Amino acid sequence: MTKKNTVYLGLGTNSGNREENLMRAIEELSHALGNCITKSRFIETEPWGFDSENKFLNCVAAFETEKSPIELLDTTEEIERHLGRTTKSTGGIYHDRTIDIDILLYGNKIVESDRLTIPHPHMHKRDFVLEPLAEIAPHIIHPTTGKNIASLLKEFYESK
Ligand code: PH2
Ligand code: MG
Ligand code: MG
Repeated sequence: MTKKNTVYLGLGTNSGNREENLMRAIEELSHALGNCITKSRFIETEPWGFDSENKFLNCVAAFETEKSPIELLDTTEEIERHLGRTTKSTGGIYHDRTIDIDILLYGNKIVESDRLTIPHPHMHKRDFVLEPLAEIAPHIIHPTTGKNIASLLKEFYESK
């Protein structure tokens, strides 16, 4: 039997019907991966790292899947394209987007390859990830820092 892993995905959108974009992404992810175990509330956030008039709607959702990390990345990229994402961030330059799906955590695995870094390298610096993640999974351990999500969020606030 293939092992099921719990994965946490960060979803964001700042163009089009944002609520519908998040709901459709979660629906398509559930079909492709397996059950959505839990999801956070949708929170409105200021664009981080670039200028735009369009605020984001962000959430974090957890799925149980048998897919490997790379298969998971192929799936999230396909769903991004299917939901109308046309631009990819390159060299840290961000754009407005209909949907962005980021792999935050994959069980307690650490992955470092050309295409993929897990845990997501910026997750502990972003309140739009930490806040919804802390809402649904405050006690899970972030495998490279060894700290739980509630402590990472607390450290984030203290560093501001
Ligand atoms: N995603 C980015 C860059 N900036 N800002 C907010 N508020 N929410 C996001 O999801 C987001 C961002 C790159 O993926
Ligand atoms: Mg992102
Ligand atoms: Mg992304």
